[in-house]
Amino acid sequence: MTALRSVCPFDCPDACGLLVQVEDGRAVKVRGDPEHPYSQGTLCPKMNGYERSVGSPDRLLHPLVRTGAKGEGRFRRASWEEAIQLVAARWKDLAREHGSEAILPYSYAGTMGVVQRNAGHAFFHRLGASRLDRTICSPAKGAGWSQVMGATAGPDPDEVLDSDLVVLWGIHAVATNLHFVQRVKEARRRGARVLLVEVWPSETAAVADRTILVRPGSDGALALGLVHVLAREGLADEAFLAAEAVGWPELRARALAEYPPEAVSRLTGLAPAEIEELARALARARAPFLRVGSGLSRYANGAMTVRCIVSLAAVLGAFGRKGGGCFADASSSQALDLSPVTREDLLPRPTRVVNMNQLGAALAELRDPPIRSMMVYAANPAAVAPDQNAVLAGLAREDLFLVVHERFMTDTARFADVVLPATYSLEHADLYRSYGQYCLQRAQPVVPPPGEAKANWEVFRLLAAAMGFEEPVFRMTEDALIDAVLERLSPSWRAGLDLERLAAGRAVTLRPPAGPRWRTRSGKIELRNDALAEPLPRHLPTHEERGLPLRLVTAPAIHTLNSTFMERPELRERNGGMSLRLSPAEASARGLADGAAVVAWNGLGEATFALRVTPGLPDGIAVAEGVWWLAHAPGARNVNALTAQRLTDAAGGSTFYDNRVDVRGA
Ligand SMILES: Nc1nc2c(c(=O)[nH]1)N[C@H]1C(S)=C(S)[C@@H](COP(=O)(O)OP(=O)(O)OC[C@H]3O[C@@H](n4cnc5c(=O)[nH]c(N)nc54)[C@H](O)[C@@H]3O)O[C@H]1N2
Ligand SMILES: Nc1nc2c(c(=O)[nH]1)N[C@H]1C(S)=C(S)[C@@H](COP(=O)(O)OP(=O)(O)OC[C@H]3O[C@@H](n4cnc5c(=O)[nH]c(N)nc54)[C@H](O)[C@@H]3O)O[C@H]1N2
Ligand code: SF4
Ligand SMILES: [Mo]
Repeated sequence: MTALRSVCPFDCPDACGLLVQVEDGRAVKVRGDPEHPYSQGTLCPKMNGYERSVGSPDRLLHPLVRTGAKGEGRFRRASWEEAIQLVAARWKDLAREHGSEAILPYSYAGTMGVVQRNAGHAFFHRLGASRLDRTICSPAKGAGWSQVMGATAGPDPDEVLDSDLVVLWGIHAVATNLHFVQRVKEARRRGARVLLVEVWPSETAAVADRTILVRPGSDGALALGLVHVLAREGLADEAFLAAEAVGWPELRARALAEYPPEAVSRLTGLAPAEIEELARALARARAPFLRVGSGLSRYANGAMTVRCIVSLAAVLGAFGRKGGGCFADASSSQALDLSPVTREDLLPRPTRVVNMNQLGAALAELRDPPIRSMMVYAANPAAVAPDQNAVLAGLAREDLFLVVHERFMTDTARFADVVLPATYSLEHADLYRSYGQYCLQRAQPVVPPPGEAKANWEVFRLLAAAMGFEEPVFRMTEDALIDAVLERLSPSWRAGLDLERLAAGRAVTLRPPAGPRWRTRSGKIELRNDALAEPLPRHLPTHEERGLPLRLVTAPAIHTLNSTFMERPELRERNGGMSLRLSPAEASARGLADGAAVVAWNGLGEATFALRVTPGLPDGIAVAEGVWWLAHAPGARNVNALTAQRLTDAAGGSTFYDNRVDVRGA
């Protein structure tokens, strides 16, 4: 029996190191790797049992070709040769008749490995297909950060160990960033206070000394209200601001004029005294550390909200102090040049770009040419994309040729014309970086794939051959691509990196390069940014200021990750089934009892949930945790039947949290 090293491939900031016990070519037990610099031997409840996902009896093992009606899920087995030839022939016809832009790739973060995740890019660029703007997660958060900080790298998350006041701001860290929580707990043992800013008391409240509940989408106003109090009471870090920032006098004037506690109280629902007290606590702290989640960026004002919070961190001088700062994302993407994989140079001309948050509209409305074929890999849009009714209507189109590369018969795969079986991370090679810490790790396959499952890169090599694409890239192996990416590690990031350790499959830690401290146009933190239509931060309205009575909060579930892990019955059970939380007052106002089947509805659609009456939940919100497969939903839809295709104020991001509903008995 041997234990082999690997990496957790999922869309999670932790990117934990794994030790896989292999017996007779099967992964029998997956544990945390105690030698991993960041995760240090522990895993989350989802990955404790990864071998059950990998060894699931429900895995797709062979290519399938549709025999039933669209979406019915009836298929016959086919050979890889037949399936690939069928797809290539269809795409050649479509390209000839309608132009290649009639074909749309759709992929996201089923795996975070840089080769498999981006495996279709070179192929679809070469084909001249429509391009996908991959905006479903949190591009608005990135935009808000860079509007103030430019390309400045995020701090090392371990800074938090030296903080004396940690603010978990719009992050359900117990579900989504467990190894950061371990550090927060350590900071607390060393005497730090921990605050959580949320819209409901999630389980993350258990690691905080205090939870501050705000109205959905109002955090930008809160941040500016705090700036007001800091300015009014002389608590801003004037020395830091004078030396390191531009625009403080203007931001100060705006905050003083427009964001007094009384006005901010009306927007956030916090009492003026609470806002004042919070500002003073932040100012008293030696090293405040703000950890900004993504939830608050998924609103019409998402980028601006993050910009306001990052600006607050600067006003506190947090960036200048050991243990202080503001962490939104790790910046390790700056270290890697993925062009050997993504190959934008193969694009014959700048083709049309489709925002993935508007997939439903794209499938219904695009012309010249309409989308006539889509290939989905490492994503499950039928479950995770907003406006599910529009997405499902698009997938059901008779004239849409749908190819899905998957490990399971997902809600998306059911609609496919051709289904191709995919590998799990333990069965293919890749290189992993993280968006929550700075480890880089290379993984080799540790077990063979079951049945005829193939990795993304292999599938696109086969498709390229069948299409007659002759560029050498389509003959490269995954390992050669990883080598090409590593060869391009920028010299400043490469310095001091133990490349032998990396080659041996162990994690190494990237160190952001020394250089200018603030990588902005002005060379300073930009509280005022003249390149923007709004040179100064202000609070923007959300999409859903008015309308139906309940704001819908679609929070992450602890035991699953988006729609991933839903294949495991024990994890679905630990999530408590597909449920909707209401406060006791909201439930009784509607005559609804705990456990009842309820329908949440709005102008986009409706979805059935089991009601969880939750004491302590604020009135005026409904909380749905997790993105459920339709197969496990109590009704015909999941929460995304209630979310809109509208975008954020910058970067075309999703607005999953910016919706309203009402609830009735089923
Ligand atoms: N267990 C688990 N882990 C996951 C995921 C999962 O689904 N499950 N998803 C993964 C992915 S893809 C991502 S992007 C990350 C996301 O990780 P996070 O950033 O933690 O998660 P979000 O889903 O963005 O939402 C976090 C919290 O924001 C709160 N929130 C919503 N609106 C507001 C608001 O206006 N103000 C404030 N202050 N809070 C608000 C929500 O109630 C929610 O609890 O997690 C990853 N990890
Ligand atoms: N209502 C609501 N909707 C949300 C969210 C929310 O908070 N609320 N969160 C949003 C966010 S933050 C995100 S990032 C998106 C996530 O959207 P997706 O990235 O689409 O996420 P998953 O649901 O995890 O689906 C990934 C699929 O990829 C498959 N897969 C995994 N690895 C591989 C591989 O190597 N090859 C292939 N071919 N397939 C593979 C898995 O089996 C799985 O079915 O969802 C979004 N949707
Ligand atoms: S999902 Fe996140 S916390 Fe869990 S093992 Fe993977 S990287 Fe670690
Ligand atoms: Mo995400």
